[in-house]
Amino acid sequence: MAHHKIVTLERHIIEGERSHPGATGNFSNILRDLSLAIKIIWREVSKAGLVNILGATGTENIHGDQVKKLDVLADDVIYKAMDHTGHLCVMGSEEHEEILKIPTNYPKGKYVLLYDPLDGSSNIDANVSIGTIFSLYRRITPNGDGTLEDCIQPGYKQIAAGYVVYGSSTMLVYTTGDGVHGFTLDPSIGEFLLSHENIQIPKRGKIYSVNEGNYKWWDSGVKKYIKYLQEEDKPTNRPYSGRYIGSMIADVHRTLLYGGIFLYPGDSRNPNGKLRLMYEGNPIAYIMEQAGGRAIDGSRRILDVVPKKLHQKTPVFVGSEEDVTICEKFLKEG
Ligand code: AHM
Ligand code: MG
Repeated sequence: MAHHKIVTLERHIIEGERSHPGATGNFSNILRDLSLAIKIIWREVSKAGLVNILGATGTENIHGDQVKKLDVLADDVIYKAMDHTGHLCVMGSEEHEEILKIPTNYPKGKYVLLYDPLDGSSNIDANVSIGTIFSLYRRITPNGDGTLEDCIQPGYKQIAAGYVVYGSSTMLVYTTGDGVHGFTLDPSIGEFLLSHENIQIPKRGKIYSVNEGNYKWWDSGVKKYIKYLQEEDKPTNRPYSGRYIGSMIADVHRTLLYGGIFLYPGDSRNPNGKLRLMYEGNPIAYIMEQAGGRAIDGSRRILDVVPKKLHQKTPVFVGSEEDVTICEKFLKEG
């Protein structure tokens, strides 16, 4: 058997940091701590079918969705893995309306972590892939406890973003602005190993991904664009295939690897769609752009949106450069 160089997530992070003069190492520690939390979540997610931890807790989260026990667990695991390290000054979780302060007895650091602990959780009972999403910023306030202001920065200020997809295998995909890199968890050794170096999304794909059940409420631009994708035209691979898992990370991950477009538009009932700018839109946009794709909210780069609220929603059109550009044209023409 040929022996290839084995690059663990930790080695990749450390080597990446070494190439940045002046790096303190704080940052690799943050990602390392986070990867521990992720392995714990992975362990719980993979035995979800075995033990009786499924089912709703009976409460609803602030968006009105049913909260499953695994969401609560994942949320708690990430917070507790990150609260005491001295690197963060504040956190924000999609599961909590308010920012999450660092406990008073721990030191406060320079960074801000935002996360969606378990995205797509309504799919858990059907054993469909779910994900964790994270996003890292430098704080704006000088010191002490981080504030809401530290948490609601525009996406272009992210210094790292990533997601984990708990799928047929578990993968972690992240960027720190030097391309997008994917790691597959080797469960036998509990390590994420580099499996997809420098992921580039194809310039154009042949798959579209959207909840077409919302058709009735879409703007005419979105309707016309989807009809365009369904027309026959051999040179442009149309009609495209439709694929919609309904678990954003799974749909986005496929889009990243195979190309095409994932969209969750605003509509007449929900003008800003369903996905949250700080927890879903921005990290995905950063990753897509770093992989050579595009990410817009319909009229501008998602990363340029200046957020007003921690939980604000945004329409999302992400994927291959050409696909998003064509979509943009349809949206403009209406
Ligand atoms: P969640 O955070 O409650 O899990 O909801 C987010 C999920 C995304 O993963 C997915 O893209 C979207 O909701 C699907 O929504 P819909 O069922 O409206 O198509
Ligand atoms: Mg979620």
